[in-house]
Amino acid sequence: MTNTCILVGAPMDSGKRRQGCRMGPDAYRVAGIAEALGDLGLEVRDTGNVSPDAATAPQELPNHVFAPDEMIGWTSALARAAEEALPQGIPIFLGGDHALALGTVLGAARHAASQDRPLFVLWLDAHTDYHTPQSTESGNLHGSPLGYVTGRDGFHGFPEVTHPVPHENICLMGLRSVDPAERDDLQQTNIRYHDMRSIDETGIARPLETFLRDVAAANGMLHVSLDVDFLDPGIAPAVGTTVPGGATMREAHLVMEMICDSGLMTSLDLVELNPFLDDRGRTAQVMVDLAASAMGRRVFDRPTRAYS
Ligand code: B3U
Ligand code: MN
Ligand code: MN
Repeated sequence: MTNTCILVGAPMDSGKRRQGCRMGPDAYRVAGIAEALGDLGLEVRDTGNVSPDAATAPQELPNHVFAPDEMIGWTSALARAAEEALPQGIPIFLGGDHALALGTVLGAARHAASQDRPLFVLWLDAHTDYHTPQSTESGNLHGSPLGYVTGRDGFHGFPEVTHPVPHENICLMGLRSVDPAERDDLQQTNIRYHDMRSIDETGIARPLETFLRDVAAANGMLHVSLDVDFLDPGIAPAVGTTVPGGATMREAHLVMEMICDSGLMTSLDLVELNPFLDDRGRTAQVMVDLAASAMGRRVFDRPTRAYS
C-alpha cells in the first residue's frame, strides 16, 4: 500500500435540500485528520477544496431534482480530481454530501480502467443510494450515486459513464432505510447487500472477508464510501438523515481495520457529516478515528495483506 494520503475537500451541499455538509471538509481539518494520519507515519498532502465546474442541466432532467446544474458541475470536477489524485496516493475525499460519490467513483472507475484493473466499491450506509433522477421521490441526488456509477439511464447532462462498475463488484453494508423503488430495482441485480438484520445474524466480519477475498483475487482496486449514517446516531449524531439501529463503534472500527489489513483500499469517501448538527465535534472526531483505523492505527500489530 502506498504511504501517501491525499486529502481532497469537497464542500458540496447540492445532493439534498438540507444544508450544512459544505462545512464538512473544514470540520475534518479542525478535528485533526492530517495530524492523525501523519502520526501513523504516512505522508499527508492536503490539496485544499475542489470547486464545481460551470454547468447547465438539460430540460430532460425531471423538475423535482434539486440543484441539477451544481450536481453536474460537481460530478465532472470531482471525477477529474479523483483521476489526478489516484496515481499519487490514496485520496481521501472530505465531504460534502454523498452526491460527491457520483464524481469520485466515476474518476476511480476511469483510473482503474487505465490500469487494466477492475474497480470494486464498498458502500457503508443506512441507504442503498441506487436511485435515478426519475425514481427518486425526494429529488435529492445524494440518494443516487450507485445508480449513476453502475450506468443506469436517466442522468441527462451528466458525464458519460464509460466504465460502469459491475453490480457484482459492489457490496453494501449497514442498510436499514430502503425506498420500495430502489429495493425492487436492486433485487434485479447481482449487487451484494447486507442489511442490519443480516449483520446481526452473521456478524460484520464474515461477509466483509468474503468480499475482500474477491477483490484480492481479481487484483481489484477498492473504493470505500463511508456515509456517517452507517453509524448509529448515538455515536454519530451529525447527519441530516439519522436512522436508528446503525453500526456500533466496534463494528465500524473492525470494518476499517480489516480493510487496512487487506491492503486493498485505493480511495476513500467520508460523506454526509453535517457539522451544524454535531455535538461538540464528536461525529467529526469519530470519522477521523475511523479513517485512521483504515490507514493503519492499531492497538496491537496484526499481519498485513491477510487476503492476498
Ligand atoms: N432514499 C431516500 C433517503 C436518502 C438516501 N440517502 C440519504 N437519504 N441520505 C432518498 O431521498 O433518496
Ligand atoms: Mn449515502
Ligand atoms: Mn445514508
